[in-house]
Amino acid sequence: MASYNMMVKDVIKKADVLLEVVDARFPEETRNSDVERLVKRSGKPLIIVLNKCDLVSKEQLEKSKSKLSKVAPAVFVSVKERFGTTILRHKILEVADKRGKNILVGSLGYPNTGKSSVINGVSGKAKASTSSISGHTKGVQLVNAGSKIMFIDTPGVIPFGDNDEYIQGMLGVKDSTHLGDPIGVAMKIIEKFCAENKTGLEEFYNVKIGDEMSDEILEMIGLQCNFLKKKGEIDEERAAVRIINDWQKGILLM
Ligand SMILES: Nc1nc2c(ncn2[C@@H]2O[C@H](COP(=O)(O)OP(=O)(O)OP(=O)(O)O)[C@@H](O)[C@H]2O)c(=O)[nH]1
Ligand SMILES: [Mg+2]
Repeated sequence: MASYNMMVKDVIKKADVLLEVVDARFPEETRNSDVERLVKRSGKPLIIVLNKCDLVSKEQLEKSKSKLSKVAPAVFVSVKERFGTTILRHKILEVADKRGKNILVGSLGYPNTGKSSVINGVSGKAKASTSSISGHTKGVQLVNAGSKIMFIDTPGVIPFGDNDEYIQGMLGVKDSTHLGDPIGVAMKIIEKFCAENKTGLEEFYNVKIGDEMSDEILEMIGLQCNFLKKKGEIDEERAAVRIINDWQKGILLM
């Protein structure tokens, strides 16, 4: 915790511009108020980068944009689909306002949100190492992105609270085999879909959702997938694992 704070403070101190990289599928949950407060206090410009936009509907993105633009300029990026990285480069140059001088850009955020990928996207080259396994970037690294922009890539070391297993599941920080309560995490994913894109969930699992609670929806999905135990009971755990895996693989889309 102490080293995390020191790293974040040090990056903020050195950088001219800070990026907070969040997962576009759930920007509110992957924003970090401590990081935002420290950047605000430093008086340095912050850009919120909503990465993995390819996994979210246009409507969802518009909703997030109107919310986030009250906090800081928000830029939508999909490194996978090579979308938004040029806009981000321009935004960095605009907010840094350093005309012709070198710009140091700190990239902060939770593990696996795509901090290193975003840096590569803006650089146009795979200079920062990335991985689907979270916790990949180990120490702070400098990456030259050309045109006077230099990035500081950081490990996603924002500490998780005791109740953040849901966020860890959603971010893919822990896969379904490492989650203590996969059913709880799957129910949270179901709740989020019911609030924001019920049809997406219905179509993906071929179920019709009325006013059922999330545990009942989990059972419906288990039944539809034919996940049954020996005595014919629905195997909720197997259904939960399936939902978490589909979400983490990016095939169940918000
Ligand atoms: N679908 C999709 N996946 C992406 C995108 N950007 C990154 N990813 C994937 O997300 C995973 C994590 O990417 P990284 O760039 O290593 O993330 P990071 O935030 O640097 O991770 P740590 O260094 O572990 O904190 C990789 O499997 C990437 O391929 C994107 O725009 N869309
Ligand atoms: Mg990284």
